[in-house]
Amino acid sequence: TDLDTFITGLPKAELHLHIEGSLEPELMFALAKRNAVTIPYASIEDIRAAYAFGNLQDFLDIYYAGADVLRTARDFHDLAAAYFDRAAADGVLHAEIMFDPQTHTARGVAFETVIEGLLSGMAEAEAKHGITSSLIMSFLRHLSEDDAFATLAEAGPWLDRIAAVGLDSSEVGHPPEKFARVFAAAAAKGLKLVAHAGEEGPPAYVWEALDVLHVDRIDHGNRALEDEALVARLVAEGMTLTVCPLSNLKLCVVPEIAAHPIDRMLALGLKATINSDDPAYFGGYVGDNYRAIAGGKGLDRAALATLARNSFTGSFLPAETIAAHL
Ligand code: ES4
Ligand code: ZN
Repeated sequence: TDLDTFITGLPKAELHLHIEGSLEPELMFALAKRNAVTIPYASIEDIRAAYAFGNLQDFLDIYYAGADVLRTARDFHDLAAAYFDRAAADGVLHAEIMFDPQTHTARGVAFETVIEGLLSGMAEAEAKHGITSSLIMSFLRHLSEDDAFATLAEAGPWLDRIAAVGLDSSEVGHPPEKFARVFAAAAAKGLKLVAHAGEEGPPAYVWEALDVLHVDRIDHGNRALEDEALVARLVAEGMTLTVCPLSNLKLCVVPEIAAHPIDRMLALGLKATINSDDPAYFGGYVGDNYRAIAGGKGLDRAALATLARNSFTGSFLPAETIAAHL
C-alpha cells in the first residue's frame, strides 16, 4: 500500500536492536546443524511455537538458550548479515546494534570470535547496502559488577570499534545503581552510555539511569510516563527514548498496540524513536514496528516522520552526518 511505501521510504536509523535477538528460527536450525549443537526443538515450527511470553524473563530464558547455536566468527557474521539485509530492505540507513558478550564468553566462545564476526558482517553490509553501523556492548544486569568490569577489560583491544556500553537483561531487582562504577569507567574511556530502564522496572530506575549512570539514551522508558516530574526532566534534556512497540506487545508491557503510549510520548514532547528490539522473537523488524503503530494507533505521516527524524538526532553519529540525514 501507499503507507507501506511511505514507511519504507522514510530514512531511518535503528537504535535498539539486540543482534542475538535477530536470530531467526531458520538460521538457528541451520547453525545447530552446522555446529552439531542440540537444541530443544524438533522443527522450525516448534521454535516459533515456543515464542509466547508472559513477561521479560520468559523471553530471556528462550533467547539465551537460542544463542547457544552461535559458536564461530562465521556464525556471528551470518547473523549480522541477515539482520542488515532485513534492515536495508526496511529503509534503515544506520544501525547501532547491541551485543551481549557475556552470553557467549560464559559458554566458552571468545570475545574476539564474537566481535570479529560482527565487525565483518557490519563491513560487508556497508559495502553491499551502504548501511552504516556501530556496536553497543551491553552488560547483563543479572550478573555481577565484577563480571561487567571483566567484560570491559576484555573489550580493550576493540574499544575504538565500540560506540557505547548498554545495560540489558532482567530489570527488576537489578537497578542501574549496581553498575555505577562500570559505567563511570566506560565513560572515562570515551564510550557513550545507554541503559534499559522503565521497561518492567519502576520510574526510580529511569531516574537512576539519568542521575547515577549519566546515560545518553534510555532504552524503552515506558514507565517514565507514571512520573510527571520525570517526564519533565526527560523533555528538558531532550533525552532520546528507544521505544519498541512489538516487543512491548509480546512481553505484555502493553495489552494491545492500541494501548501503546507512543502517541502520548510524542504529545508530551519526548524524543521517542521506533525500534525492533529482538525482531526474530517479537514478530517483526523496524518497518513492521512502524506499520504496527501506524495502524494500531492511527499515527499520521507527520508523526511517523518525526519518529524517524528522532532516530537520527538521537543517534551517536557525528553532528554533520546527522545533519546530512535530516
Ligand atoms: C531484551 Cl526486550 C529486552 N529487555 C532486556 N534485555 C534484553 N535483552 C534482549 N532483549
Ligand atoms: Zn532491548
